[in-house]
Amino acid sequence: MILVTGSLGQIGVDLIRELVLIHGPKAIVATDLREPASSESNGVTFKLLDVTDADALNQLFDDNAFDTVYHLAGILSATGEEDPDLCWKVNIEGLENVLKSARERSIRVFWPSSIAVFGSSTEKSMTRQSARTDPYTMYGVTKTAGELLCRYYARKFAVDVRSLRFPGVISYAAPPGGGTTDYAVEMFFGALQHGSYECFVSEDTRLPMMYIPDAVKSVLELMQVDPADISIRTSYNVTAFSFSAQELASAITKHIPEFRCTYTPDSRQIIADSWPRSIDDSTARKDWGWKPEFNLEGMVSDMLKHISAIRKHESSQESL
Ligand code: NAD
Ligand code: AKB
Repeated sequence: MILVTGSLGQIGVDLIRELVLIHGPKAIVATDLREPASSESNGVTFKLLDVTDADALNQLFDDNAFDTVYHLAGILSATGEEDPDLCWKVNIEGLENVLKSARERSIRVFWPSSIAVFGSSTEKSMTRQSARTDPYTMYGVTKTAGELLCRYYARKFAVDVRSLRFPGVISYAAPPGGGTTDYAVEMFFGALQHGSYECFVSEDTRLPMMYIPDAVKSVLELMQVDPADISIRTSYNVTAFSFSAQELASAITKHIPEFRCTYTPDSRQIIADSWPRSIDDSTARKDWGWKPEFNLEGMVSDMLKHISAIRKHESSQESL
């Protein structure tokens, strides 16, 4: 049995869809803070679960013979800066609760870290696996501490916990949940809905990113690797491509010539400026053969195709 926490979030929705295709809906228990809409259910069992509630989490583990947990519940960088106490509580106490439950029952755990572990004193270009961590946000602090907690549980208690340092993830099925890289998703919806978008980072802001099919692929591939081949028990650097906000706008303009993007940086600019511009993921490539499929152009046409189909479907439903 598989448990997914934070299942209604940006990554959870797409991961569950793939897990259902592989294992079938009966093998999956999805959890989050709110009930799913009928369109979000995917036929899996759903339970309300606050991951900071250790008793409720333990009860869920007692009631189900889980062998794998995808622990996605979390507070992202921009929301985390608005409420750093909540960010610590959910990201660290939630992770510790999951690791403790997994340790008592020999369960494998996947937990995502982030490029937010890096900061202003970290090398900005082709940031290496072993580069200095120097988080600027509380979110980054929790990811750095979380990585060390994972490695501690792996070494001390032999918990098979695996992790990826995700860059900004771009997707269309579920809206992003309060991160700094959300502009890269919002820009597509702005372009298709209004023909314009006011971007909250400057045009020359360059960050590493990944399209959701590659993000899901990276998680599933990592979880298949022989434990002996996993040399990194903090978290693996992974990336697909890097672009500036203006380069993304230009790539969208090739498909929607009337699209206009303006730039009004807000408090998220300083967070974006603290992160690497590009990532060296050669350790993941060497250890378990990581290789993304989508480049910038491929991602942009696929995103526009899917969002257009969703909009068409929504307007046909409205006219019924
Ligand atoms: P999201 O905000 O879209 O989803 C997170 C989910 O967690 C939400 O559905 C939310 O309701 C749930 N949640 C929040 N607090 C909870 C609690 N106390 N108990 C249970 N559920 C709770 O985030 P996402 O983009 O899907 O990210 C999932 C994980 O991946 C997070 O750990 C995030 O830090 C990490 N990550 C995401 C990205 C990205 O670009 N999306 C990049 C790097 C790392
Ligand atoms: C965020 O912007 O907070 C996330 C991340 C890169 O971790 N997308």
